[in-house]
Amino acid sequence: MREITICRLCSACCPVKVEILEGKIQGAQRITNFEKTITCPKLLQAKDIVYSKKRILRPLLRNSISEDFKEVTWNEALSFIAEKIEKIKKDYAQQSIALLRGMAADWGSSWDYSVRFMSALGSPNAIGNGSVCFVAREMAHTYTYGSITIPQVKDSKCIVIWGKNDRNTAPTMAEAIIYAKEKGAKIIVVDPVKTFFAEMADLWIKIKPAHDGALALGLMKVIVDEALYEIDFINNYCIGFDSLCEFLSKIDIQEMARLSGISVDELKEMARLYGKTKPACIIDGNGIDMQTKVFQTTRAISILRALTGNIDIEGGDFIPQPIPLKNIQLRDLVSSIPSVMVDYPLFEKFHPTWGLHGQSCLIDAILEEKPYPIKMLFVQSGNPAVTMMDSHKVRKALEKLDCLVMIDMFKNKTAQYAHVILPASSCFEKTQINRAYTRNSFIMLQKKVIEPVGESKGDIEIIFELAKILGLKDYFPWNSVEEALDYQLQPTGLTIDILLKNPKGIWYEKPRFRKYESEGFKTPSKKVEIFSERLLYGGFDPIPFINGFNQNPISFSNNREYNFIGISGERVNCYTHSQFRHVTELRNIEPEPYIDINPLDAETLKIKEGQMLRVSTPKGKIEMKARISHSIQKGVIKIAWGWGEESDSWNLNFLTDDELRDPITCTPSGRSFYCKIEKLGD
Ligand SMILES: Nc1nc2c(c(=O)[nH]1)N[C@H]1C(S)=C(S)[C@@H](COP(=O)(O)OP(=O)(O)OC[C@H]3O[C@@H](n4cnc5c(=O)[nH]c(N)nc54)[C@H](O)[C@@H]3O)O[C@H]1N2
Ligand SMILES: Nc1nc2c(c(=O)[nH]1)N[C@H]1C(S)=C(S)[C@@H](COP(=O)(O)OP(=O)(O)OC[C@H]3O[C@@H](n4cnc5c(=O)[nH]c(N)nc54)[C@H](O)[C@@H]3O)O[C@H]1N2
Ligand code: SF4
Ligand SMILES: [Mo]
Repeated sequence: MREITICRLCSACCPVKVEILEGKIQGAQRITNFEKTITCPKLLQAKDIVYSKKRILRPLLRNSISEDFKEVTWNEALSFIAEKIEKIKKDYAQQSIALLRGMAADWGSSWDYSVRFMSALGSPNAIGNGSVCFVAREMAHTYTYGSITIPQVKDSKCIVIWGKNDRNTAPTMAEAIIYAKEKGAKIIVVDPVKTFFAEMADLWIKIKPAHDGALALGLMKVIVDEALYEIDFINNYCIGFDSLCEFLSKIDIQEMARLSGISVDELKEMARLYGKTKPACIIDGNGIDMQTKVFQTTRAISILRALTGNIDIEGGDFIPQPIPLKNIQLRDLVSSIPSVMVDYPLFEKFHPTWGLHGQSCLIDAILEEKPYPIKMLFVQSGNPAVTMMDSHKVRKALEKLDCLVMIDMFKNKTAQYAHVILPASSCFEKTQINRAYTRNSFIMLQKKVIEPVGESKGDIEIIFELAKILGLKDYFPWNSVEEALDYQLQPTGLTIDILLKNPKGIWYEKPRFRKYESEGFKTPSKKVEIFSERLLYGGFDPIPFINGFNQNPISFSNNREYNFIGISGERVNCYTHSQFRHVTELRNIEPEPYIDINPLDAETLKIKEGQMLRVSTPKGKIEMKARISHSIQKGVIKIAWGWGEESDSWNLNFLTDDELRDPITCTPSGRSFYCKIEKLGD
């Protein structure tokens, strides 16, 4: 039997066909509309992932982290959690209980129910990891033109790939880029690394890590100086162009090129190619996230889209048409209680359903007990002991908790600090509505295609169970997940039944371009806000970098001993963050992690291929083998990402810093940091 669903083994959310025999997954394949397709190695191993011997099949419990876990019944585990919650509420307050979400279980319905649960419990502290993933970037788009844009790659004539590597992270987008390239589209890649797309690009901008803001300013300057802008769009639909021009008149193009690590000629070439080729789109990615200037850098890139009139046009950057689900998060119940994100008010209040994403603030609150102590934490679909910046600090915080409850499929590194683990079902074992499919008008259901493995339960069902044992059933009146999802779908006129009958998805609404002509933009002024009064009143630059591009965006820049820039390696297509190293077929593809180093640096330091290196920063050290590679620029090393799950000596986040942060989105410098290299043995 073949079933269609959505894969969530990573956040690309591909539609897939799953082969099922006698209720068990045999194999799976991506569904794609393109002729040249990309195979996903993770999906090919879906069977091994789902039926892995390492899956947690029953709840696990221990009274203290020095004991071993014991398998218990759901009732025992839930009763233990309920008792702990009552104790924390009595000894502290309900807001001393928090929930931290990783990326795996989806930001759609499962997140909505987790936030609702925390609201019902009386705590505002349901925290996601969007300060380092794309919520910080999404906020900057939104502050500029009301929403994040979706690049219309297939119909574009010029595609800028800025800090993104879709070949490994988003195969559907990668297929669209290849299709457009074959139809003649120009490709510009902005990346410190020579990626798959940089190899085939018309122009590769070898950016100095974390200096993308300077590049964006330089591009604006050339576009304005050479009148490559769309004056009608600017006059009718933007505010702040005159202030921008005045600011740019003081910008030194040489300085912007120097900061970006490229020549003035390269900068001009990019501005001209992007400014003159119509329509053009910009794909921005995680290379910009995790920078300490992510917000203003993304604002600057967003303004480039507006200056060139590429917004909401065919082949440009589309303003999505969200599907109007009911907001069920009940955050009004806790609006009078300050959250741990009090120091980042704009980010805290940015969106009604994205929720709170200041994960660094949560760690601070645990350690410093400000604005109040955090004593109990739920970690759902995340591995913070490995994936959050400054692992030593994060682990100290996890250790300090009175109770840590994990909701996961596997006993990851974070489990070392857990008291209870509730076994979660994989993406193929549960039905949910994905955010990737409600943020724009095409909706498809992630449908349960096999029964839950062992005694595992889907994330939404686990929340229902927790609510029940805590006496919060009134807030969760539904008899099944499907019934709850139908409630969320009410404003759309759709139901789970309709979606099940249309497994390949439904167009809720056809795409409409140039919506701004009749509707304006979803900003306070209804225009593209090149100048943002909201930012000005919040105490921030109303035009990106108008008060200077001063502070070095990379951590540990003030210590000359740390003379290389280390960057987190791009994601590889066989793993998701810290996941799947235990899957034999995937491990065969990429058996161990490497530090990529430029041949010139290797020669100077007399480093041989395969030589063991120690990399250190003021935060810690790691050890990996060297791989000499032309794809990496001089003075920079690329360190493989996600291997901390396998060994502490491979944990990249022992090197990263959580102190230097974006002042608006509390984003730490996780992408890049100054570091020192030493050779170990021969
Ligand atoms: N230095 C540095 N740090 C980074 C990054 C980087 O590039 N460099 N990347 C950052 C980014 S963008 C992200 S998104 C984060 C990722 O951070 P995490 O989300 O913590 O990363 P994962 O390793 O994917 O951990 C996901 C966990 O969820 C579990 N899981 C999988 N599916 C499900 C499910 O359906 N339900 C439940 N309950 N659990 C499930 C997996 O077993 C795994 O333990 O890391 C960030 N940290
Ligand atoms: N296979 C796989 N797919 C995934 C994931 C996974 O773990 N594995 N994770 C999912 C998640 S949560 C996310 S957030 C996405 C991320 O997807 P992408 O945005 O594609 O993320 P990366 O591959 O980490 O980084 C993109 C590029 O940024 C570059 N880069 C690094 N530093 C800089 C910089 O300072 N400036 C610029 N301009 N570029 C820089 C890197 O060299 C890399 O080529 O992928 C999702 N898909
Ligand atoms: S890229 Fe692979 S793992 Fe990620 S969603 Fe698509 S099929 Fe699944
Ligand atoms: Mo992410």
